Amino acid sequence: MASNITNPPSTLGKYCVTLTSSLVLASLVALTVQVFYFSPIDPVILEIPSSASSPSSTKNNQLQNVIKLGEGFLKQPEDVCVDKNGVLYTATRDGWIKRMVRNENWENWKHIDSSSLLGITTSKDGGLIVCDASEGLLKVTEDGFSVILSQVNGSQLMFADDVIEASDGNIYFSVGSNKFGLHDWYLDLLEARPHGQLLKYNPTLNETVIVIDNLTFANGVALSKDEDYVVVCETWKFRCVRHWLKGIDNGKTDIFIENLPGGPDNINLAPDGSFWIALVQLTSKRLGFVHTSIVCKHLLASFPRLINLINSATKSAMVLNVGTEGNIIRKFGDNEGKVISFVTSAVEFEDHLYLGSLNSDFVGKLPLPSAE
Ligand SMILES: [Ca+2]
Ligand SMILES: [Ca+2]
Repeated sequence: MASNITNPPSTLGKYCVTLTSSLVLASLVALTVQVFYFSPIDPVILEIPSSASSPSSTKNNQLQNVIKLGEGFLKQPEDVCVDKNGVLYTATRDGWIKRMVRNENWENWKHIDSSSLLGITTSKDGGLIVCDASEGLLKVTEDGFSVILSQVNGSQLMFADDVIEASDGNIYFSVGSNKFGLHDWYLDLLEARPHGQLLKYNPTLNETVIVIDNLTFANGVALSKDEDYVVVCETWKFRCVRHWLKGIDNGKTDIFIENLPGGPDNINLAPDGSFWIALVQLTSKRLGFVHTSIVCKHLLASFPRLINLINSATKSAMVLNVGTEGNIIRKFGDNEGKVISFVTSAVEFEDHLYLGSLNSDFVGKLPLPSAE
C-alpha cells in the first residue's frame, strides 16, 4: 500500500522543516566563520564628533560657484600646487602630472605610469615632489622623474600620502597607513586603529626619522609660514595635529584643531599664514551606526562591494580656512555635491582657491572675494 512506502505528510513536513533549519543554521555558521575568522580587519569603534555626524545641516553652497578647469582632462586630481611662476600642477589617477600655465590651457607634463599618485608639492630647487602610494617619494622635473625615497628602515615605503619641503631641505611626509594600501583605504577606516605616521627625510644625511607615530590615518602635511611647526591631518580622528620645530615647545606635539565637521584630507598654507583644509564626509546620519558596530565593520570588510553603500565622501564637499590658533575663519561647501564633491585639496593663489577632488574630472577654481 502506498502508505507503507511513503512517509505520512506530517512526518515529511517535519523532515523538510528540520532540513531547512539545519541548512539555515549551517549557512549562518559558515557566514559567521567567514565574517569573523577571515575578516581582514581588527576593528575598534570610530568616535564621530557631533559636528561630523550630520554635516549637511550647515547651509553652505559657495563651492557650487566653482569654475571647472580642465574638465574632462583631469582624472581624479587629488592634490594641487602652484609654483612661483603661477603654474598650477595636479597629479591624476591615470599617472600624469598635468599642469596649467596662466593662459588656462592644460598640458600633459610628465607621465609616471602609476595609479596611486597622491599629495604633491613644489620643491625649492625646481620641479615637484610627488607621493606615490606604491613607490614612495618621487622628484619630477623637466627631465622626467626619479625616486627620492622608496625604503624606510629597510622596508618599502608604502602609502606615502602628502609631502612638504622645508627651506632647510628636510622633507616632511605622511604615511596614511602601515597596514592597508591606498586601494584598501576603507579597511583602514573600518579598522579605525592608528597605523599612520608623520616622517622626516633628511636628503643630506639620507636619513628618515619618525616625527609622530600612531596617527589614525595620516594625511595632509603643511608647514607654518615661519616653519616653526608642521601640521598633519589625522583623517579618521577628525583633527589635525601640530609638531613644533622651533621655540620653547620644540619637539612637542599637540592638537592644532579637533572636532572637525569632516575627515581632514590635504592642508595647505595660505598666503596670509592661515591654512586651507579640505574635509571629506566619512559618514552620514543614516549610516553612522556602521562605524559604531563591530559586527557591521566585519561584514563590510568581508564583502567589499557593500562599501559603496556607506561611502559618503562622494556626496558633498567642504573646505575650511583655519587660523594659526586653530580657529575656523571661513567655511565653504557644496552640501549635496551638485557641482563638486569629495574635495581633497584647497590651495589659495592670487585671491582664488584651487580645488582638487577624487570625484571630479576637473580642478575647481573659486574667486575668493565673491565667495565671502
Ligand atoms: Ca600637497
Ligand atoms: Ca590625501
